[in-house]
Amino acid sequence: MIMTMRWFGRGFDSVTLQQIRQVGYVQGVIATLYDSTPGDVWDSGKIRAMKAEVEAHGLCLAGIESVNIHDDIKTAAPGRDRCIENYIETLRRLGEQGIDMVCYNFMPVFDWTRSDLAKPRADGSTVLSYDQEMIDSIDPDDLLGSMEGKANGFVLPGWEPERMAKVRQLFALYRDVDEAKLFDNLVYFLKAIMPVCGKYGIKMAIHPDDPAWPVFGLPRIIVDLPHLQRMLAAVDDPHNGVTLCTGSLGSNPANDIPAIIRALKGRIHFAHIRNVKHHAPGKFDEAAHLSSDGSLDMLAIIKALHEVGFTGPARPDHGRAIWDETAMPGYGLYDRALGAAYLSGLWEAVTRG
Ligand SMILES: [Mn+2]
Repeated sequence: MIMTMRWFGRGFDSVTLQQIRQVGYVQGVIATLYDSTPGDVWDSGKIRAMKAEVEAHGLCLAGIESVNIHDDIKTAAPGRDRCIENYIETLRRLGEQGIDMVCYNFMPVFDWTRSDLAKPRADGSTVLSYDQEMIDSIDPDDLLGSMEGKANGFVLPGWEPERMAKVRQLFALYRDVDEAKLFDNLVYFLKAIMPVCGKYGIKMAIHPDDPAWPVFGLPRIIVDLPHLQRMLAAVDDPHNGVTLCTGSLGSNPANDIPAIIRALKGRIHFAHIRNVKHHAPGKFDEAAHLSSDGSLDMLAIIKALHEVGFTGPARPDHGRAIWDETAMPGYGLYDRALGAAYLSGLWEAVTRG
């Protein structure tokens, strides 16, 4: 396991590469060209500059999160093949620079959804939170406003204002896309990109849907083990793999994360490791990484990753906002650094027996 932290890039992230280096428990970062637009070819010079900047700080660029998928690909709109060609060209440019892991998701309209980005806890820290009842009472149009209001001035990944300004249009695009069509469109995309992934050794790692059930009537296709296995079997190539996100899959208490890890042996290319606290069906808070703070058994998760021989990058996922830090919700330095330290400790204990 290579311990990493996500980094959104200079100008977008409140955390610097030097601070990440000083965490000490991480060897690399997972980065992206945050100002890229889905469907466009990434500029080789910008990729090279990003990699050089990361390496100049003594860290490795362990993968990309994300190269986002254009809605034309997800909806099989007429522009789909051109967008896929551009995606392939971006992968080729990443592969030429030795970047070998790409995380992406295939969720319609909303990348991820929370009803509160700063829910206060008794100790004064805040966490991201989800309450299905609250979501059911919100017009999707109004969700952006409520998210932005608590984003501390940062652009949230997947919630770019230009994109969200068109929420109604986006819903119209997906009107006729049911679960079966969305899945077919994913398979079409994966089959098209596998040759370039094979040529450069790029491991694609789909991120599970978050939360792991349909939201706003939109279909979801990566929510549990049967859905993950169906996706892997449909394009049975080792480069077609999974981001094992314990928080997203773990939003549904029925998902047994260690069992899912064992069942996906060899196809987990990236791990997001965080805890959630279940309150009721459809109602959960994000928590500190520590097992006792949430509902997931983090030691059992780390043991399962070790058991399947996981060697890819892992990162602490969303953290709490603590110690008066102002940062993008979930992506402050302090609690993610605590998460990296804790997960590294579990990993050392498990690997050394
Ligand atoms: Mn995740």
